[in-house]
Amino acid sequence: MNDLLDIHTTVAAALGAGQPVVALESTIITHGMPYPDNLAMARSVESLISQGGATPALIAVVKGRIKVGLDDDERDALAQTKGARKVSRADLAYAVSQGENAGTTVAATMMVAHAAGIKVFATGGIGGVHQGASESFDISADLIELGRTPVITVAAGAKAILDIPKTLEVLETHGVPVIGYGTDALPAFWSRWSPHPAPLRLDTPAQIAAFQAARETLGIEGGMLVANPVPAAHEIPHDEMAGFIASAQADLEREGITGKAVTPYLLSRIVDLTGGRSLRTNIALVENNARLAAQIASAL
Ligand code: PSU
Ligand code: MN
Repeated sequence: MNDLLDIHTTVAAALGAGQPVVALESTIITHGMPYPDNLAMARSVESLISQGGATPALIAVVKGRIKVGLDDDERDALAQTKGARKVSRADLAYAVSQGENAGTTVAATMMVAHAAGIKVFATGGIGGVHQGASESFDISADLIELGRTPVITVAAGAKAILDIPKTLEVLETHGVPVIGYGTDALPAFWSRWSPHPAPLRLDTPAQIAAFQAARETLGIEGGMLVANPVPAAHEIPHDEMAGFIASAQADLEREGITGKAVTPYLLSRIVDLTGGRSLRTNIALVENNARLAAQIASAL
């Protein structure tokens, strides 16, 4: 993969000097939030990582080149690109071979981060097992990637639009540790709390670094998921979200939307149903994850 990677000079310098680097995904920019909020979010997340003493590395495909770190111009253009592909493990190479622009999902971003030598990655929420998966078989490739690629992924838990118990089961099957950060309950993206216990709990970046060191010593491959609750000031409580999610899910089924379009549709429908409130929560939780990821990268 390395011949196809354009590692930005700031990222290459940090990696060469053994300094902390945090990878960022780009599907959240191309498909997860509307313009210009997506661009504001990307800029603020990058500066929070820098303030936290780490170097941000936004990963995306630009005209068939895999970028690890974008210039300001490239980032701003990506945020306005219409019709970018959303790529995962199945189609990252397709976008490269066709010279396309693409946002990388959690799965594709982990692959690229690992190829570049980056160990920590911040996002909003991972993909997972969708509601109705027993019929649709819609299970995100993010879960399989977490099982095979050694990148610590910091997210605000699993998106509450998913079937969270089934998501936890698939993660366990693939040997992925799921850590509640400072919490016993698994956070559910917009909400700090869900009725599902977090399988493991840690309270400091140093503890997460020590856990990762033990995994490496034991030769255990694959990633881990750090589930970091959204700050209380920005959360939408679980019971309040449940109604919005049920309406969005009903609309999805009525419109017959399937496949890759499911997550972007549900996120954008929920932004509409909440009058924009869920978007502010989404931005706040990504920023919060970026801060923690910088601390973990430093602790490593
Ligand atoms: N987190 C967000 N917004 C998003 C995503 C994560 O706050 O849009 C994206 C990630 O790129 C994740 C994808 O990999 O949603 C899941 O897509 P799918 O369910 O099709 O695997
Ligand atoms: Mn899917």
